[in-house]
Amino acid sequence: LSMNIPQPRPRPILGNAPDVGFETPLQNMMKLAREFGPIFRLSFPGGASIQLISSYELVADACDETRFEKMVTQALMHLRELGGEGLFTVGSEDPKWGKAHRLLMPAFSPAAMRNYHDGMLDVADQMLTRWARFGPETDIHVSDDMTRLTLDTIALCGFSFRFNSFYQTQLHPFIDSMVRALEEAGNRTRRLPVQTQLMVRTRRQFEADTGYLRELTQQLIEKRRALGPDEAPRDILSLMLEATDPLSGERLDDDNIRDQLVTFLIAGHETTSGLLSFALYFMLHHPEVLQKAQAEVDRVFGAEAPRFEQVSQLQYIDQILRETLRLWPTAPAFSLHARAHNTLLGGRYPVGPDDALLVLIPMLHRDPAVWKDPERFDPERFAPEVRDSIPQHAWKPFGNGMRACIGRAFAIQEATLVLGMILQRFHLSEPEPYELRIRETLTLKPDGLKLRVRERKPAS
Ligand code: MNH
Repeated sequence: LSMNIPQPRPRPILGNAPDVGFETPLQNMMKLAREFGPIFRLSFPGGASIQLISSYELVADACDETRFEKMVTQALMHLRELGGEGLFTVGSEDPKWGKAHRLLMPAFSPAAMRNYHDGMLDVADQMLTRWARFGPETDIHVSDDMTRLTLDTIALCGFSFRFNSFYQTQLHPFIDSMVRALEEAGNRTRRLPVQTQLMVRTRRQFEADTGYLRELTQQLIEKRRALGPDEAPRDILSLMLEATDPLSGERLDDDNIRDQLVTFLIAGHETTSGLLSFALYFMLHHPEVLQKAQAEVDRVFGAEAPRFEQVSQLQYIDQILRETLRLWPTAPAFSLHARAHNTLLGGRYPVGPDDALLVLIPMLHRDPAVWKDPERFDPERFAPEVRDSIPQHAWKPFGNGMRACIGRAFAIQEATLVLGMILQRFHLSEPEPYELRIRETLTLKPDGLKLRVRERKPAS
């Protein structure tokens, strides 16, 4: 690898681990990117190193799938303790990826979203009914409720399972286990294996947590198998159990279905929850945006329960979501590597298959070469008349190419519907001035954001 890639001075043994830290690794890497530029290197205990790229020029080049592809990094290997050999964590050359990708694509096509509308409506309605009962003087903890909502939605639409999170004061134990296990998987990339070996209690907790996630999903599968053919609901789980891969004619085996379930439960809710939370944050802090969105909702939904066809008519809300994902893409990084040795990145940096390239999406989304006044929240950037002038690969919140997010349509459908329903039914305000603090697990969330709601009469 070329010698002229800058690197913050590594410490003995620890390398750059202290620069990345444990609490806010992404925000620390953003700071480093501002200091060290569009490509810089970090090295970690045990000798692994990564190149962080964050300019439009370099990222667009690395998104060329003929020369680069997704890399299953050490970090993703640690995630396998949770997601096993699910879609997210296997390499593209692994037949398990192609098979599951082909088999599951139909469940995530824009047309398939119609099947999830009733489930999405059901869960959103539970949340809003609860909010209405709270009345205007109760603080709503935004991220907690968005997490309840998105977890319940993917489980209900995907597997006809009800977590019933809105009927509990505590978040479901699945969430505790998931958050702890995700955190530990992340921390492991910044430790030497021997350090982890010595942390007996942490290791036991991790095993208990990952074991519980597998057990819960295994039960879901077994319960479903016990149902008769006419009792079983039509959902993503039934597709996984019955469908065959069009290419090989094979089905998914039970272990793999379990891995996909865990993967969808994790990938399918944390990110969308963060997106909804940040979108509410931005609307609370941009009253003119909130007002325009509310006017659109009144025009499209009126006073009725939303129908599936109406959701895609919320154009301005879609712009808000895109702009929210520009400033705070809730899955903030993805990894690539060159397919061949001596591939020139950006025409200057020779890289090979062993060199991990980490795309820092929030920095890409702030590249002044593409975005005017990048720190400003402005949904007009994505207005239909101007959207086409945004260059390809300048906006990558859902990753790249064939390994891009399979759940994109699902996430946007859900987030649009829910924001629409919130605005239809409530005036929003903040109980106290809030300054954005971002909490990092593997994903990003506005930490401690609170909301108050007062019922309004929607336009009829
Ligand atoms: Mn999602 C891959 C972001 C919602 C399931 N997702 C990705 C990637 C990004 C991403 C980025 C690429 C990761 C990589 O290259 O390593 N995902 C998001 C965001 C949201 C989101 C920002 C919401 C907002 N994702 C969802 C939902 C689901 C889902 C909802 C499921 C219902 N995502 C996946 C899966 C993959 C993925 C599965 C892996 C796809 C593959 O590699 O084939």
